[in-house]
Amino acid sequence: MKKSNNCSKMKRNKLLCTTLVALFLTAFSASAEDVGLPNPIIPGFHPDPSVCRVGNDYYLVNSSFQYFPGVPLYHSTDLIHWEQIANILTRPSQLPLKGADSWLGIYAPTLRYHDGTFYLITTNVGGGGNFIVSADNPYGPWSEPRWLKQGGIDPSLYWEDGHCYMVSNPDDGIWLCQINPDSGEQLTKSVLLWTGMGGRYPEGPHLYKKDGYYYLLISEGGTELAHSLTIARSHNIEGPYEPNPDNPILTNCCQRGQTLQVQGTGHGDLVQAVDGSWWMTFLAYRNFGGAYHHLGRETFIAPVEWPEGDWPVVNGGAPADTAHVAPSQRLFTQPFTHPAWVHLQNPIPANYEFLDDGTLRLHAGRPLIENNQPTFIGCRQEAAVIVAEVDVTLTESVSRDEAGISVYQIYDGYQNFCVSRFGKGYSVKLDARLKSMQDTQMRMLRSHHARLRVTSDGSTYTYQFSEDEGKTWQTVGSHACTLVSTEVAGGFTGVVIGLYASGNPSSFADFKIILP
Ligand code: 6LW
Repeated sequence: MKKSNNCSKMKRNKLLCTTLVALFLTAFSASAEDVGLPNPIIPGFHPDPSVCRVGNDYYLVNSSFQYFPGVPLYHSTDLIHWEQIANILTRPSQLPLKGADSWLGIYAPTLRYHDGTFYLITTNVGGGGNFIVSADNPYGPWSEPRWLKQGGIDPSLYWEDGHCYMVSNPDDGIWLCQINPDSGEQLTKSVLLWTGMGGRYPEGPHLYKKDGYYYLLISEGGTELAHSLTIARSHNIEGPYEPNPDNPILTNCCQRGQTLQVQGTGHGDLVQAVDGSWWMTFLAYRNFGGAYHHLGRETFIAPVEWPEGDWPVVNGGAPADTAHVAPSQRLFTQPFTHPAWVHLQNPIPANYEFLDDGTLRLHAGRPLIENNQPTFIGCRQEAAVIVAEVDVTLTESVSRDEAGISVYQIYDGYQNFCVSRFGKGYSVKLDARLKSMQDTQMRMLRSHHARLRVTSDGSTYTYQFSEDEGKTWQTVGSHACTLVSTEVAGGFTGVVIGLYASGNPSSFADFKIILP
């Protein structure tokens, strides 16, 4: 009921919204090249964004679940164009990921800058709970974790008068306590601030102070279709908090949002730009082929009107949309030293050799289905239309060893395309796994070497190989992207496309990335 009321309000606000968007386009016309709101600003698996400004620079982080290194760090000078400059958690001592899968590991982080120091607070679900790390330089090194007592997920930080406050969401409510951020020690009793508007999973809290009010921004409804952002305020940091009568301040779960490709808007963080304007970064996903998304939850941005003493209005009161068609992506173009490359769980270093001629030598690990430190190194799929191409040579092998490309959503929801040892011969094998179902297609190879190519148009992945260095190609098969969507395969992540090798521990394979 509340949501449809809110949507009628959204209709009344249409004029305001149009004006805002026009203003936005004027402001960013030089960089956005007339494509409208350039959303998502960070496409592909980049959920739970948290943003902060330091002078003229903006920094943004995302959750990273079972991937290592963890918590990608992005930098921008205009809030629109972002470049990944690092990962924050780069050492196993900061990020133990034993047994983590696409539901576990690093949940929503918060990034803040205080008194010359960067602080990152987050949760390792299944790996120790809430902790804080800090650094003088965002590029690192970041400190060892300081573990925190207050539980729940999505911790956030707020400073005032030399006191550091932490909020998080134990027991389906938003709780506050004071901590020493440099030791992690909890200094005061946890107090309940707010339980939200009644939506499920009140989470993702952030505190801000403006015009004498403490504003508590949260998400409700769960990270799926009913996701929404709500806000409450108080003159006292410990409450009582009065909810905004116009909640939710952003949701696509309403009549105006119901037909949009963009869904699941929520988990926001507010930032004030250099010019004094306010913006909100948040997550949303784009559906492909019906109500399915396989690229994960992505990072979006919307303008915020926040008049003095009044409530913030996000995106003119309208649901979030995208006028931006992400360009196609060629995978694996970055050098292996680039922070875009990630592993599943903590990698076994001896299984990765980066040879001087650019060859990647992967020593076989356990099969992906076992989810136990597999040999895997990949990059997030950031566009619906992609191509990935690699030469694979199964150099030392025994029967059933395999090495190739994995279109990976979760340990039991992936599409593996590989060169495989088959008795005394070799084959190229396409192995699509969905829970207990497996579909395997094979073609015999003349040798232990093939060029593998994966393409997607956004609705299917197509798997091809070449035995003459790309002059001619044979198609082994195609599979729907839906099969690796979050709705079908599960998990909190999005597709990561990786190079992998599995089988006998003394076997290895050489990979050469093919660039255009
Ligand atoms: C995250 C929570 C959420 O910690 O989903 O969408 C959880 N928001 O705030 C996992 O990303």
